[in-house]
Amino acid sequence: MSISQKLEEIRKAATTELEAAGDAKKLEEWRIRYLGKKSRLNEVLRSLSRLSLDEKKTVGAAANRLKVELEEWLGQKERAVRRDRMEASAAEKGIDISLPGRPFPAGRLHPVTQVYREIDAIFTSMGFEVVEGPEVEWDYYNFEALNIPAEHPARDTMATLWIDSEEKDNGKTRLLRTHTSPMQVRVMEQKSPPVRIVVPGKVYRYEATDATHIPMFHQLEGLAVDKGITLADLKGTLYEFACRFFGKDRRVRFRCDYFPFVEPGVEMAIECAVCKGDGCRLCGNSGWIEILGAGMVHPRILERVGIDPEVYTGFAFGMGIERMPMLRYGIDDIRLFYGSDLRFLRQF
Ligand code: FA5
Repeated sequence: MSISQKLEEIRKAATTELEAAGDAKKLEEWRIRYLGKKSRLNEVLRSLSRLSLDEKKTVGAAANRLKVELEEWLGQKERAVRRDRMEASAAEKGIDISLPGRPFPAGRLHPVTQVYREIDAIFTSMGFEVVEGPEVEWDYYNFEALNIPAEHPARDTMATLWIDSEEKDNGKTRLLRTHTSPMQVRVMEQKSPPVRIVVPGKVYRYEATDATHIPMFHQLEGLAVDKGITLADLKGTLYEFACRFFGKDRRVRFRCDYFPFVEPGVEMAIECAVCKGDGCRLCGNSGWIEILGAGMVHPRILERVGIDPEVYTGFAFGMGIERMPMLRYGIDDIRLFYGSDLRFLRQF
């Protein structure tokens, strides 16, 4: 029998047997018989080496064509068997597989998460590195290392949620951090200048809520320490941030402020988005909303972490993140972010 006749015979037998194979087990047996290593087709392919060059060309091409055909038929049959099985199972269980699927609502990022990722990206593009720190903090880092010892009046501005209530004055007491500034000290303890970091995260204060205050909110701390850093660098960095986040037309205001861990200290405010500076409920009729505290890192803090204040200077700032989307979109109540009202959240 010539090789071409042999191939024809294989094709016929394979077609008839494939027709009859009605389940996955039979299909696998068929695959081994017609496409496996010991199949007759494989034998033909192996025997090609003994043929002349001309024969190899014609017979080889025919054998390979048959192999491709067999693989395609197998694929079609497998899909048909799978479909039949699904239909049979659906009919048995009374399921109508032709019904359209139920829509699955896609989730999305919370507006506050979207905003702090955007703010992180602005500062990263200016050369700042993003780091994170613990929300349960020692009294030492939250207060003492920042020039706020026990009994200091500045503690009253950040009503604290304590974790350990007993020995409140030995610096080893735990609390929920009231700001992200403790990370200034933690980072400077670990890293020598130049330092350029931002720290986004949750902070907690034991405060009554109103349109601009909530007990858990987010801050973003910034810190830059190097030789020759001045207040002009701080103002330039924050102006650049405000232009990129709010647009060039929004007015920005810097005023003196006091924080024990900076000298001098400033606060930055942005023109109110709701009243455009005329005064309204949101801005307490002032036309401005304070978004951050900032200043030059106090020399005593640099000394405490082993950085020579005669050689290095630094600036730091801490902004309230929720206030940013409020000012950008004219949202007049901070509590809306955490009220779980999907009609509000879906707008972002
Ligand atoms: C601080 O927390 C300082 N750590 C900021 C700082 C950092 C000063 C570095 C100097 C150097 P303050 O308590 O003002 O400062 O809070 C900073 C910002 O957090 C405020 O401007 C405001 O935008 C926001 N904020 C404060 N309290 C609340 C609150 N209860 N709810 C929402 N946002 C708040």
